[in-house]
Amino acid sequence: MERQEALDIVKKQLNQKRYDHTIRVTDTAIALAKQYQENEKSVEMAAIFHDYAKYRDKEEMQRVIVESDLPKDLLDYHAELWHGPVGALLVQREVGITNEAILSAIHWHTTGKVHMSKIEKIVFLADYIEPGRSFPGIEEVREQAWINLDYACFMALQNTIAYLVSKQQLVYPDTVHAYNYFNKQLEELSE
Ligand code: DGI
Ligand code: FE
Ligand code: FE
Repeated sequence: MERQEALDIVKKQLNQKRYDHTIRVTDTAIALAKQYQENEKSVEMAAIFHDYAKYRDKEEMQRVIVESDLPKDLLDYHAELWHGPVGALLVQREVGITNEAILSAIHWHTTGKVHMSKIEKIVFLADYIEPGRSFPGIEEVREQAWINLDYACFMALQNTIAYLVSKQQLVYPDTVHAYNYFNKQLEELSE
């Protein structure tokens, strides 16, 4: 699928603000793909569709989770997490995307997970550092993104978990597992 066709499809699912975010995530993700020698076309598609399900009704997303093979524990956590896994399923169903690497990057873009693939890391990080974002500590992550992909993902996870904890919110287990995974991996490298 060509970029423009994909953008036209996703635009119908989003408002202007989220569409503009999607373009910035896509441009950032392609730049990261160049930096880390990942397939640019796959990264582009995953980034374009990463927030495909962002504005589906909570009830519809809940139904998709209940009726599919998606993990049911999602329902015990923040509904903000659902658009990743549900989005991966719906782009397969409604857009016909079958590439597992792309679908997985969409699925895990919010929470992260252990053993993330390069495309998963790139989409996860591009979503976090795109130029429209302003989180505390983001400048260091932006810098690190071009130096060490794993360390940048680790920092993004660290910031997100710290933010959720400060708000006394739940943290989805895979986000914690991802944090521990990168922590251990970086530790091993520095030994
Ligand atoms: O969809 P976006 O707004 O572009 O970004 P996203 O897919 O990363 O979703 C963002 C929100 O999800 C993020 O601001 C924090 C919230 N959130 C709630 N619970 C969790 C969580 N994020 C992670 N990583 N883990 C959680 O358990
Ligand atoms: Fe998202
Ligand atoms: Fe996003």
